[in-house]
Amino acid sequence: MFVTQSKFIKAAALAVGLSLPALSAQAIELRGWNIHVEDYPVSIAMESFMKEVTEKTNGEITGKTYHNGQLGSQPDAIEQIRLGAIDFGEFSLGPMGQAIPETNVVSLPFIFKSIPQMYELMDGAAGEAIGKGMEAKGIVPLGWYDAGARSFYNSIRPITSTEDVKGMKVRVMSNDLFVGMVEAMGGNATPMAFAEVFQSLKTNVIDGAENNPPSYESTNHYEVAKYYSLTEHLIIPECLCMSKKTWDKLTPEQQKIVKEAGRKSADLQRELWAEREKASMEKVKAGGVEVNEIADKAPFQAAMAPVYDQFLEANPELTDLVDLIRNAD
Ligand code: BDP
Repeated sequence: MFVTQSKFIKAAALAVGLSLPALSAQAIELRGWNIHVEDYPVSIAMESFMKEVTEKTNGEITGKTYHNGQLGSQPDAIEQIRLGAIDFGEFSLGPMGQAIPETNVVSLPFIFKSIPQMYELMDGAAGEAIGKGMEAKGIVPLGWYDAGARSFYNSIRPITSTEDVKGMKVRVMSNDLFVGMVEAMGGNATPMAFAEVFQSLKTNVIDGAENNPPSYESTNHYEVAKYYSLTEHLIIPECLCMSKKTWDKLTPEQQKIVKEAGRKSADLQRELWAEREKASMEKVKAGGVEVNEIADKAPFQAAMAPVYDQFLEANPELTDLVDLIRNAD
């Protein structure tokens, strides 16, 4: 975060077409991390968040979002935001689990029953408990974004049963839970940065990976891994967040504006997400991808029992939170 003298407020305010604010406040310039391409729902929502914050603070707070992972990989960026080297960012709760155990609860396979149920729980008690865990580790959640459901894709064969995963080299996000998830089906899990997946698929360093349709499409993974199997094993919410270090430097009035803008941007992101999901599915199908439904997901769910057992054994204090989600209607 850069705090500059008030004369710079003038330039900032003019840049967004605002009339000048009272010149007593200091100008704050924020740096934002994003892994996605510029036309991705997350990216558009982040731009709208920053625009709103600048407008509502009359140019006191400006910021720039660096898309496409320009500021580094996701696990690194999570460390950076905790340290305050990055001011805000949009993260999957998946890779946060290594540092923030509460977030791991939503990385348990099949824990949510549907996207609407995920929204309801994240906008309520579960989101509150997870958010508290994040704040304690230096990350303030501003809004829960949608990332749909993740499914497996690969270059060998359609996955119709857990047997099909046996022996497959599958890239996962950086989190031991996902390694356990793939191993529970007999696959070989390889944690790897998002940016490296395309090349690794292309050169057969890995056979497959797993992601939601928009990420499968926007990264062109679908061009090199043509089987997309709708296992929908993970519904992992994402989060627009601010570094606690940055947050603590804001006035209560600015914090209120930032929170409200975060919440509003989540509404926009969720709408854009639904549209993009459809468009991505159409695009990958038109690109020759073979998409298959899973007739019976029960064996996949049953295979995940050891993942839950190990997790609860290592984190008994999170049992209530796990139960809150898995027992919800
Ligand atoms: C995408 C998430 C992004 C992750 C990526 C991944 O939006 O945050 O980095 O998956 O698989 O769906 O690494």
